[in-house]
Amino acid sequence: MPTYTLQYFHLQGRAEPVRFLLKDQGLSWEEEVVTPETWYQGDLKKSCAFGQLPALKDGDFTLYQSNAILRYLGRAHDLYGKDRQEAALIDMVNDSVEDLRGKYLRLIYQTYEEEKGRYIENLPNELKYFECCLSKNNAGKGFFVGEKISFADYSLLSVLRNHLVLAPSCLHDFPLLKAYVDRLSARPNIKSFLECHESKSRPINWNGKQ
Ligand code: 6SG
Repeated sequence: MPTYTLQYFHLQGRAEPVRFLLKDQGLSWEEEVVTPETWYQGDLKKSCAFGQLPALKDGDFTLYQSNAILRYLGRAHDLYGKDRQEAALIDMVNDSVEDLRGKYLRLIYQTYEEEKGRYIENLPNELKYFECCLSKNNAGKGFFVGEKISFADYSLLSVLRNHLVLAPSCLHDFPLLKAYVDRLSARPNIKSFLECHESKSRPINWNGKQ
């Protein structure tokens, strides 16, 4: 079994879905925590393919971009559907999660004070698509695609949990999504991860907004 290294800041951020995947799948990994001092010094940034983190190291192979990392692990550990149609649907869900994450990050890092109220008001217009999509697979009782968890589920779980911190009642009108978050969060490895001191110590976002 390979040991991966996840290189990132002391942050949930974009590494959290990767951590959910690794932990839930019982994979071992090391955290390489980059401090602001090291980052601002500049050499590490220069060495990153696109000047950003997270990075996943698998032996002498290093991969950047959180969604590419999720896909890489998805292929390696059978979390990418049973055929190419399921794989395409998993991509579709993951791309939609990325769209929502982008809007969330814009709020957190750019417009929080002015836009928070409006963002929360509009959230049902975003979440209703996920509720509907979930309802079409196993009557919403399982995962987003097929019979098995996929990397897109880990990504969605992290973004929904972030939204539950921003707006605790945001899933009130979406019973399937609410049960989905509860079900995935209760998976034994994810539950113990969420409860451990180290995970709890990581801020969701680096500017302290959530
Ligand atoms: C930001 O955006 O902020 N990576 C970020 N920032 C550092 O110099 N599409 C890719 C992906 O999905 C997006 C990557 C992502 O992987 S993460 C990055 O590398 C840069 O651009 C969240 C975030 N981190 C905090 C941060 C890093 C430098 C300035 C702010 C921590 C705080 C201060 C120093 C270190 Fe800091």
